[in-house]
Amino acid sequence: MGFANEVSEVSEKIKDAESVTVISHIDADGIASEAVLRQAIARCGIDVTSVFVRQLEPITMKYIPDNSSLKVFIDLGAGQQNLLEERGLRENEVVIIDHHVSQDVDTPYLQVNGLPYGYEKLSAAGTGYLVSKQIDDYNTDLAKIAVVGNVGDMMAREHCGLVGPARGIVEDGVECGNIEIVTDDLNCYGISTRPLHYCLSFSDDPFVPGITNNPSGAQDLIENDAGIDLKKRNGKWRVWEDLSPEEKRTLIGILALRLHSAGEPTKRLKAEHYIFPDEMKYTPLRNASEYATMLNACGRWVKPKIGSSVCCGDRGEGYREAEVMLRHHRTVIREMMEYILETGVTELSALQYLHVGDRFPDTIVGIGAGMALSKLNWKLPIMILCYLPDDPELIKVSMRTNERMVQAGMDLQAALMKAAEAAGGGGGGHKIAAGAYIPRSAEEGFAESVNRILEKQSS
Ligand SMILES: [Mn+2]
Repeated sequence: MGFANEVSEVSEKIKDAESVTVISHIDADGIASEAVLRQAIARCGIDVTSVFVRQLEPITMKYIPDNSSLKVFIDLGAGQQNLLEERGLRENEVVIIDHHVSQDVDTPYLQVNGLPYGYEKLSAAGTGYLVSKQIDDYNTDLAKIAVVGNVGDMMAREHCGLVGPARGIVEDGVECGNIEIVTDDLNCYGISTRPLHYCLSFSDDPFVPGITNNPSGAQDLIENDAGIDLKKRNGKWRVWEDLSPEEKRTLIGILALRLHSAGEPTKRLKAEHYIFPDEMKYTPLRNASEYATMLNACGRWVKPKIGSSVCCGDRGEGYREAEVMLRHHRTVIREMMEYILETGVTELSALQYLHVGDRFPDTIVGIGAGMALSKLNWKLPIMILCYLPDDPELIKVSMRTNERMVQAGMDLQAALMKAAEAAGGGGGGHKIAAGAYIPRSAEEGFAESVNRILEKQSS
């Protein structure tokens, strides 16, 4: 049928609806997806309500209302179409906007999904934006939030910037005036809020010897090697975004030399950043990746609707609540990372793992795992197991690796899904990051079974 046809069929179906229920996922991409779509639908004068779920599974299907509204599943649904069938949802009641692998079922639900067309770097929010733009090309102001979703789902990571249709969305935002592209910038996180030396020391892609994980090393490089002031005249820390183009070039040049002399490749040193000039400086809303973290924080504390209202312009009470969640989010992730490093992981031949029990909310375990990995042996993917507060029968498993290992052929999604299914559970995700739920009875020997699958991937 072709991707553009899918986009236009889905947009027609939505425009014809009397009322719509948007069912979305509680991560940054899911929240951004919902915010984009809900605004586009409301602008047509159609009644729209939203439901967020942690994931689509038999137990969460009850949150989908039993009414005559068109059910628009976004950032989920493609891989759970059997659940929609089991629920008795008919073909004409459902639309799926997704970027996950689709499941074959008897009911031919209408779906738009870039994956079969090779658009691997287009998230659900990006896809939802294309549908919204098709609904009305006035909706290009929503490109900004779609970019947050794309970046939040790591779509910019592999190529150090968005590509393909997702890059086209950035350009819509530039034309609309609420996105600025900064090309050839440093591949780092926290450009609008982190003091410069922390920004550099937290960056681990690429890992720069003496700088990554070393704030005082970074401070020394900035002040002494580059001769750049860390503070502004008013005594406040400068952030990456404050630097002049010359200062940026100087720092990137010195970092490149450091990498070069350590025999490390420099090709991932530069990346593209997406700045939002309509947002206040020094706030997490100022660039796409920090904005995405704020949305993730809202999701992790199970308040996705607050994130969504921020996306729709709330800079009052909702925004303040999101700020609190963001701070809390960062604190708990740091505590979890420290716990992993202090407790130590068990190393197998092809992975390293740790069971954190019920010490941390299951919703942040994956992120904490990713951060800990940057301080561990990066060649071995990390697996964290934890208990679920609301389900004593299950264990959550989160795995993370890095871009380098993915390029070397590692696929966590395939490995974890296979092992989880054999253990009577289920899993999904991406090559670089995957998660699964398995029965508690299958806990013993699970890490070993994933290890065996990963061993085969690398042989
Ligand atoms: Mn997504």
